[in-house]
Amino acid sequence: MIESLLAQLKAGAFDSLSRAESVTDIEGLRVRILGKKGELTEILKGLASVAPNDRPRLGQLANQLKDEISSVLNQKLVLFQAQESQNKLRSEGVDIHLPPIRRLIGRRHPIQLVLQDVVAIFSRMGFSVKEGPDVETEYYNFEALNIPADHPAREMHDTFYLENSLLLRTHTSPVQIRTMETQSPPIKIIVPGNVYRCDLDVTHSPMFHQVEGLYVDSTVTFSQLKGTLVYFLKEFFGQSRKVRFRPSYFPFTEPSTEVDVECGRCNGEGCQSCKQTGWLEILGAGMVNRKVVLSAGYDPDQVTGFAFGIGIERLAMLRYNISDIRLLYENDLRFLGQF
Ligand code: 2NL
Repeated sequence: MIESLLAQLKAGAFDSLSRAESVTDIEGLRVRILGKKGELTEILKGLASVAPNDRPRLGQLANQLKDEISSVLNQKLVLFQAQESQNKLRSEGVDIHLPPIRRLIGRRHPIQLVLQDVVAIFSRMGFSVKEGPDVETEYYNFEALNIPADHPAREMHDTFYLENSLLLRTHTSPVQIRTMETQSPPIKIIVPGNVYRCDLDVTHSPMFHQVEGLYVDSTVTFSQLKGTLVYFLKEFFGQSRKVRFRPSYFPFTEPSTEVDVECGRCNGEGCQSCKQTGWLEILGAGMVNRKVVLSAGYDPDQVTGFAFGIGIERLAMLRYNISDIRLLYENDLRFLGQF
């Protein structure tokens, strides 16, 4: 009776083992067959009612079967464990063929590159850097600079007015006025900063960058102004670039001049960039107007000076051949990555 039950169990067990496919299947079978309430354990309970003479033989038979099943279970367990760990490693592994995540490295904005160059050149000539507030009064932005209330530069379409007759400075000149008010000559400064004008097209932005310069002392001359600006322009654009001075007008300087450099695109031949003139207007300058010297608190008979103003965007657009000023403010990394 027990013998045939064991034979049946063996056949069933080996059939199930041959169809097992995973570690979970094997563990399930171990519990089903050899577990505390397993099939073999149940058969062994029947040994108690077997004739004492038959017990050792049947017991031995049951133990042999148990060892046999156990050994196949263990073999298959090791096999499936290896297979499953292989699959796991394969599916969880790092794919070294994937391209790496690109690290974007920051770099200086073209406006800052140009500004640094300009500051470096004037520093070599003994100018020091001064800065001041973007929000100014009408007095420092206009009156002290000989721009009276009815001057076109003060009209609403040029200036951003704020509350309490404050405004956004339209040039950095207020910083020079404030410096002259608090310091005695000689003063030799350059003033970089943001300036604001209500203007917007491919070459104008409502906020842009300017560097102004001021040199005041007892006998500053126009030839010193010329020498300073020619040195700057040749350092910035290259020694072979031609430079010319044209007479001009600014309320805050007298006499006044505008300075052109030879067009780098056509080498002075005349092209679309320079409107067929062969020249590009680059800065404005002049001898500080006596009225401005007086507002600053000096005696115009004792103190003279020169001043100049340069647009940084214009320098950057010429140096890097940028046709639309808006590219400088959009912060498109494909654009900024080129400098
Ligand atoms: C231009 C012209 C200029 C000045 C700025 C200045 C400042 C003081 C006194 C006198 Cl405190 N002048 N600045 C002088 C001449 C020209 O800028 O076209 N800038 C882009």
